[in-house]
Amino acid sequence: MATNYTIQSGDTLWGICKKYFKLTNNADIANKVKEVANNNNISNVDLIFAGKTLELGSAMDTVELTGSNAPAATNPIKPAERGTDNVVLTQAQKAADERIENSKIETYDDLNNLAASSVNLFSDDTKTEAQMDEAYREYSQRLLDNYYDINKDGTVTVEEFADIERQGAQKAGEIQFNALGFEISEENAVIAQRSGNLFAKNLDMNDDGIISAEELSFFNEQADIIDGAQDGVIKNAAESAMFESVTGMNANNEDINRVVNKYLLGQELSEDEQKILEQSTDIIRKNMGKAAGLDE
Ligand SMILES: [Ca+2]
Ligand SMILES: [Ca+2]
Ligand SMILES: [Ca+2]
Repeated sequence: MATNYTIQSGDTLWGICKKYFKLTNNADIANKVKEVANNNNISNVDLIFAGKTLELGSAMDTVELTGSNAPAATNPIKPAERGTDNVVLTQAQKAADERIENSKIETYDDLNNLAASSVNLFSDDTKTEAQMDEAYREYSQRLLDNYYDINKDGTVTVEEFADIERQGAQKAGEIQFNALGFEISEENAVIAQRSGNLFAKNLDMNDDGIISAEELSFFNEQADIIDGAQDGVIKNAAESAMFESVTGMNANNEDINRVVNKYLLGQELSEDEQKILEQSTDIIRKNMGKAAGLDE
C-alpha cells in the first residue's frame, strides 16, 4: 500500500524516514533517505519544500515488526530489545544500541544529554575477566556493525571510522555554534575532519587499515577503567578523555600535545613540528598496543 506524505515546515528527509519507517540505525535511515529521494526525483536531500507531497511507498512491513495484535501505545517493543534478527540481546549489545541512540544529536539538549550519558555493559553474571572481555568485545562489535560500518560490508575501514567521528564532531560543533548564536566557522569543519582522522588512524594499532573489534575493545576497556572503576559503566566523559589520549590532544607527551592541538586548529606547523606529528601516531599506537598486549 503506497502512502503519501505532505512535507511540513521544518521537516527533513532524514527525520521523515526515521519516523515513518521506524528506523533506529543511521545506515538504515540513510538508505531509506536515498530510496525516497530517488522515488521522488529529489536531487538534493537537504532541500525539500513544505507543502510538497512525498510518495513514501509502503511502510507496512516495518509496522508489522512491532506486532499487529498489540496496540503500539500500550505494548511497545523497543528497538534495542527487538534486535535485528529477533535474537535476545546481551546487556553489552543493548548498551551499544543505547550508545548509538545517545549519539543522535539534533539539539543543544541532546548534546548535553550525550555528555552526561553513560552505558552499562555488564550484567549480573559478568564476573570473571573472560566475561568482562566478552562484554567489551560484544559492545564494540555491535558499535562497529551498527554505527561505524557505513557501507555494511562487515568491516570498518579507518576511513569509515574517521568519517563517522568527523560527522559527530562537526554536528556537535554546529549545535554549539548555533546555541551561542554564531555563524558556523570553517574552522569547525577542519577540527572535526582532522580529529576524526587522527583518532581513527591512531586507533588502528596494527596499521592494517581496519578498525577491529579488538582495537575498539581496547578503547572501551580503557574508558571503563579511566573513571576509577572497571565496573562496565562507561561514562561519556571517560570516552572523551580516551579520545583525547588516542588523538594525542592529551597524550602523555608534552610535544605531541602541543603539536597535535596546533594541527587540529589548522595552524601551520614547522618542519620539526611536522615530524613530531608524523611520529606521534607510531608512539601512540605503540603505547596503546603495549597496554592492550597487541604488539607481540
Ligand atoms: Ca565497511
Ligand atoms: Ca587494525
Ligand atoms: Ca567505569
